[in-house]
Amino acid sequence: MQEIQKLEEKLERAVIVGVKLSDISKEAAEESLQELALLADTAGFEVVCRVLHQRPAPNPAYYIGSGKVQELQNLSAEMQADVFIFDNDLSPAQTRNLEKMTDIRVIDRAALILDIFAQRARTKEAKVQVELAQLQYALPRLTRQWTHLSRLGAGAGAGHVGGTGTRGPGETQLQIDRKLIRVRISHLKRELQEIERHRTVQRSRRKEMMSAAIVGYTNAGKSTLLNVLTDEHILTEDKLFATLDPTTRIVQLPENHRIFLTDTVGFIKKLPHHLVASFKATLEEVTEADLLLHIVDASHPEALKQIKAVNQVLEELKVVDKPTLMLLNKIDNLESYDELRVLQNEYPDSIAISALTGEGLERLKSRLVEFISQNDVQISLLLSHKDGGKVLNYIYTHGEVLDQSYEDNSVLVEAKIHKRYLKNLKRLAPSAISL
Ligand SMILES: Nc1nc2c(ncn2[C@@H]2O[C@H](COP(=O)(O)OP(=O)(O)OP(=O)(O)O)[C@@H](O)[C@H]2O)c(=O)[nH]1
Ligand SMILES: [Mg+2]
Repeated sequence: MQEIQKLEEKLERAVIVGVKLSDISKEAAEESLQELALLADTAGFEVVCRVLHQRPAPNPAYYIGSGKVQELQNLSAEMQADVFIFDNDLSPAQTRNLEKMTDIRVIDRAALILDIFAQRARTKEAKVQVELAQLQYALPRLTRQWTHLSRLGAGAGAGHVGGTGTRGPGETQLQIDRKLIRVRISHLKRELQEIERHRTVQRSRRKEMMSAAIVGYTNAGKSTLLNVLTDEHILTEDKLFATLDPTTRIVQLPENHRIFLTDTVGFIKKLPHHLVASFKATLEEVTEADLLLHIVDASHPEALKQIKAVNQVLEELKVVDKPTLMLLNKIDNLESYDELRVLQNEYPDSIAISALTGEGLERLKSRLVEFISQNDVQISLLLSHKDGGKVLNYIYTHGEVLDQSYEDNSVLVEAKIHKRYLKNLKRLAPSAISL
């Protein structure tokens, strides 16, 4: 019995494979492989060996050279490996050829990230998004021997594909599988559209107030920042992709200012495109925000490259021109201030913070207030007593009352408020006279 349990606990043994092509440095290839090892660990593999090959360009049939494939085959036997994980994207044909030659499962970085997302998806929305991305990834890779489908975490797709008794005349099982996957994909897309519609309604309710979205590389400290600014309790972990769903909360700022703040899914180098596409609804929080808070783990040796990777995704989302505040996080964890200085030179407007100890958060809050109040307007209103109460209430909630004086039948109010609230104010007090 104990032995059976031991067997069940045994992790799949993975050999991870990186390829240094002529257009990247050896260092960059090694760092990328290091991150792949972390991803493999997060996904629940035991990394038993790392291999880094050098090639001027990918081999069309195997990505690596055929001699190297032979070496990998020997290595997998020696290390008793269950799977090869490649750091680069593999075409469906390359994956097939490699699996045929090595006789063990071959996955690439994109599939690994999808696997992690599938394991971590908790809410309905995240599950639908991940299943859609997985099926789109799987469709061109489907073969008679295709085994990945059984690993589809989100489940329903896999259930549909297996054991169908609906084969029509002349159709192979493979054709049926493809058809069923396509049907499932369009079903999931409709579900996502519905979720998207719901989100748009929620967002339009939020139009009343300024909004900021926290973006950043995975594990940079996004959720920790939202928690500390709002007393929220989102799961934070020293693992990649702890957060898949956006959470929006109100941050109370000095001078009666408030802002909606959204925590989002983390970015990573070589993020699979399918994933970006199916997380569109989530990422729309980013495209709709008035301000982006780009948070960086300043204590990470790869901080600059992680910033670039995040900027690349922001470019894909067409939001690079949005006002962005760069936050250099984890300054309590720095080995030396030199690392921080390099980043500060590069980003002179950035704010150094520690979401953990709270250092720098007051500066962040006053910068947020600055951002919000740049569109404040000063107003003087002469209100009837009848309108006075509700208008004052509205200003107290959304702005700042600077002065008020009562006269016989009216009240004179001096206030500061964001210009986006002016329309509502006029609606509340149509008979007010603005001075
Ligand atoms: N030392 C230190 N650790 C921090 C700081 N901020 C966050 N962390 C730690 O970094 C890890 C990741 O933090 P999260 O807030 O989960 O990071 P995230 O960006 O939300 O990560 P994903 O949701 O996985 O993309 C956790 O172990 C946090 O405790 C900080 O200022 N200093
Ligand atoms: Mg998070």
